Amino acid sequence: MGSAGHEGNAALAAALRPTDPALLHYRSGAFYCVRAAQAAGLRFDTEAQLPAGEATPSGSTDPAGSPGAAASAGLAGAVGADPGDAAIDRAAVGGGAPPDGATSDAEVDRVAPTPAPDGEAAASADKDPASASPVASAPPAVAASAAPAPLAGAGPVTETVSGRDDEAGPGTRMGSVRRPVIPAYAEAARDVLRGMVASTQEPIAGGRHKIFGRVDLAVVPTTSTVASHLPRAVGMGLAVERLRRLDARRPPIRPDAAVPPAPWAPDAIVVCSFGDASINHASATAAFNTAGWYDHTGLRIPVLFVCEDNGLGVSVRSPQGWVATALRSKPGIRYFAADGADLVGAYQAAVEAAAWVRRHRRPAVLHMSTVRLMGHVGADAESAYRSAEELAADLAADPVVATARRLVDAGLASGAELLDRYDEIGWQVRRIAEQVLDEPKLTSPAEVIAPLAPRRPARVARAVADAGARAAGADAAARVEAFGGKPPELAGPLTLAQSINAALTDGLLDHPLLAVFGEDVAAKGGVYGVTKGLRERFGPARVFDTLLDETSILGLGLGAGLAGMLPVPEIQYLAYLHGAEDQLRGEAASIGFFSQGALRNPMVVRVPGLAYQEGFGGHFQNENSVAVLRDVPGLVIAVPARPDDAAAMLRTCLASATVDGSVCVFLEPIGLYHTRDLYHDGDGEWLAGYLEPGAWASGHVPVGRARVYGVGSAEELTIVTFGNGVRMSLRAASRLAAEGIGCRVVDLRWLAPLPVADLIREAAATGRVLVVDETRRSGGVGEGVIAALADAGYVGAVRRVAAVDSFVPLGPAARQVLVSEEAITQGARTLLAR
Ligand SMILES: Cc1ncc(C[n+]2csc(CCOP(=O)(O)OP(=O)(O)O)c2C)c(N)n1
Repeated sequence: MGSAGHEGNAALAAALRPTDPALLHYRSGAFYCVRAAQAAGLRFDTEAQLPAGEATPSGSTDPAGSPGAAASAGLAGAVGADPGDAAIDRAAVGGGAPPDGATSDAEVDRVAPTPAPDGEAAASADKDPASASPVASAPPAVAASAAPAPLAGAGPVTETVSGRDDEAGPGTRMGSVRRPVIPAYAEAARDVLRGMVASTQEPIAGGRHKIFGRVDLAVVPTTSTVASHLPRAVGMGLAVERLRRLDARRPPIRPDAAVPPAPWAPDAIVVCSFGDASINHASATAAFNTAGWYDHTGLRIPVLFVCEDNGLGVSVRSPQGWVATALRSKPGIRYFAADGADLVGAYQAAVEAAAWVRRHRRPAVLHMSTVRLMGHVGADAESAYRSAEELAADLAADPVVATARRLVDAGLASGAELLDRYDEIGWQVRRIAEQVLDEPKLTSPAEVIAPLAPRRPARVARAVADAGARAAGADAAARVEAFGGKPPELAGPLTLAQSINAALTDGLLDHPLLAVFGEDVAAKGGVYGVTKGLRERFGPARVFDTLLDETSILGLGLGAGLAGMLPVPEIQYLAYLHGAEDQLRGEAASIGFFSQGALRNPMVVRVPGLAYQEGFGGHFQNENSVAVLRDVPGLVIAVPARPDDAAAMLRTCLASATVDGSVCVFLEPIGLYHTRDLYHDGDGEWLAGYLEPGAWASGHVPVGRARVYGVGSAEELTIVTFGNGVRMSLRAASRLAAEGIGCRVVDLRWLAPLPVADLIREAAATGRVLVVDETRRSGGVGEGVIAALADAGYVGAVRRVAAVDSFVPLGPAARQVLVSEEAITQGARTLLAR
């Protein structure tokens, strides 16, 4: 996407610290270049230019005596500042609303936060967050004088720089001089151009996408799905604050856990930019709402949203005044405005907004008006939907021309000099483009998917064993206390729900940065009691209720994971995951792919689901579709059927997330949560003891390994199933055994990656496979199982019993569409009769 017209976002970058994590709009070329230059040593004195009362405690004051003067020094190095040009918004330009709609401090303070339910508000109110850790002291205001360290590969690019003696660094003088283009700018341009040609040298995606991202610049790559990065930004803001308060950033979770320490400074703010049309997207409204909701409860979320408003979403106009109206009225989010064509004014507004967020640790939005030059994308013939007058008006508001005009008006350069400079840089960029054209591309499937989902099963197994050793050793006393004096291995046989509860407790004990959150998980302990007692044991900072929005729950997990935490969010029912699924697919699962493994989203999403709840709900509490998850590359899907498997598989998921950064969906069959019996009332065969920690290593269940039950001779038939199907199949197999038909029942346990080796071995053992699939016939798990058999060259008989392609109806009618024991025995007999 072109950045032309959006160059005002350079001012935003200059107003931030290069270590503030940034999730950028796709028109952020200027931001990216400035940040690269900052990181290489070029200084823009943001802390120095705060308006009175906004200086961070340890920030310096403005040596030039006025924000405007400092802003001009910092930004252009030579531009005369006009404080009167401070932020204006589009509506004001258009003659609508008055300029600068930012609410005053007094107004903001009037909506003082109510105490947080978990008591954190009081703590945060007492303590000035910015004073909790030192703010990097601001350097004196100087112009673009720092000599940045040349980056590898920087060519001998030159530019003409204008400077004043008192502001510019050594070697500059009044008027223009020629000197090398700052290498970091050239390298930033090279990064972007490499993305465009899918070069493997591109610094973040390595040829997998053209996106802005670089780990050393704290630029987190975003996807092409507009607004999908906003929920993550909110989660990052929450995590930055939470980690600061937990004071648990160092040492990392475990020295042996290969988890890097939290990557952001404790007083960092998160910046997140997007276009004007994107503010209408459900993901954006979810993020604004979540930031505001938490602010209302008193929790701090230091996020600066930045709306780059060019008035259009491809060809669709934002209605006049809508963006300002919508952004001004977001509860709990302070509004700032800027004119992106006025670099000095935009810089001042961005400095003010960033300082406000950093100081108050609260969310704000900077509404930056821009123009869009040269269409939406290269192939967009915008003359088809925009008038010649409108296009001319945008051209007249080109921020590059406006900046040149300022330089000329201030006597710092002539128009001819600036044109020369423009042309020179253009040629240099063209030269870099030619250099990167022939760089290597990804040439094999293995190369493409290398960073997708690393799996190191031996290390995961070791992590489980180590956790067991700690629980049995150093942490033993704390563990007994956490379990109220009676650890679960001494509590007798447990149900599936109890077993998950105990494993979560052990996880919380072992991982100081593990957090359990979701709707109703804390005070109530979950709809089915699975998280009961966890908040009491571990406190509200680690086990907390969220607002009712699945997109935001996953967004919190995304941000927390990126910040080094181990998030364990709960989506209350499988049916409600579907509305938020993009956060898993597009964001969580893709970040390793698009960052060559440099960034990761460790996460274990607990999802109660599947059908067979006796007497409860209808479709939405009995949703049985996992098709939408099965094709997400790299996603781990665990479905424990029995209590002993549930605990072991949860430990595996936590270890896999910690060691490999895996994104795991832990799908819990609600229908089995409280099941105690298998064959007869009171037999207690669906209960299981909890392994004492010393046995966790030997009881480890690796990702992608099935469990096999032999019934009777186990010679005639292989039943392949999972979840509720395991219990039904075991019951059916027992009836078949009475008829002399021996079955082996294979519990897949993992729907992704499928336990293909176990599957093939068990299928070959009998030559007859009955797939018992409680998900729907179309798109259900059975399709994958049969395809795996075919791919492996299995030539025996196969038959499938699956749910009807229907939503699950209420009450007894559900039996009409779901798989039953009767259908399983019938299917087996038919298969054997062939
Ligand atoms: C969720 C989603 N829907 C549709 C698109 C296709 N699309 C790409 S950019 C765009 C317009 C976005 O407009 P805006 O947010 O104003 O940003 P701008 O391009 O104007 O800077 C659309 C519809 C997309 N990328 N993501």
